[in-house]
Amino acid sequence: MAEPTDSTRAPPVDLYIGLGANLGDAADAVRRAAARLAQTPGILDLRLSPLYCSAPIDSSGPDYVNAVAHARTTLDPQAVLAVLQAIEQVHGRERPYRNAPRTLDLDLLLYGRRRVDTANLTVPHPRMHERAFVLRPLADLAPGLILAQGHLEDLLAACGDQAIRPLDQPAP
Ligand code: PH2
Ligand code: MG
Ligand code: MG
Repeated sequence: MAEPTDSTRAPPVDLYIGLGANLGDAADAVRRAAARLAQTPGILDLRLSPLYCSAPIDSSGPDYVNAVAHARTTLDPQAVLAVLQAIEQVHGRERPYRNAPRTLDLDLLLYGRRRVDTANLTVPHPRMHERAFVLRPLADLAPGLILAQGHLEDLLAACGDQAIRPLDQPAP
């Protein structure tokens, strides 16, 4: 007899999420968002990278705090997006204009090797390969990762003009 098709029985997929904030207690928002994600059904074995600080890129306001989380998931990409948006809402996210300063931004960076191109979601994240605030914490979690644009460490080296420092390290 044929097995029923049940997406919850599919093997978990490697999921990478970018976390960022530059309003309020940004580090606390990033850590609490990661804790909420880790408690979400269908998001398994979450690991959070160290936190980093960097100046806004194509954005404004105070310096950002950024991190990346890795998890395994049985959720489909749209369900992951819904979870991320719900957590952003809990943190009072407002969207007055594109790239406005924010209390919390959660971006679906990678969903296994899947490509998603729909009106509300593009995966892999279209700008992640050129942003040190994504690549630096990603390199902590997944050294040697190969993206469509090249090796993670090479892409990070190409972002050498984007200053980024660990959160616990004071600005020079
Ligand atoms: N996010 C943006 C735009 N610019 N700059 C930094 N440093 N960190 C971010 O998370 C960030 C940004 C859009 O989401
Ligand atoms: Mg973003
Ligand atoms: Mg976003």
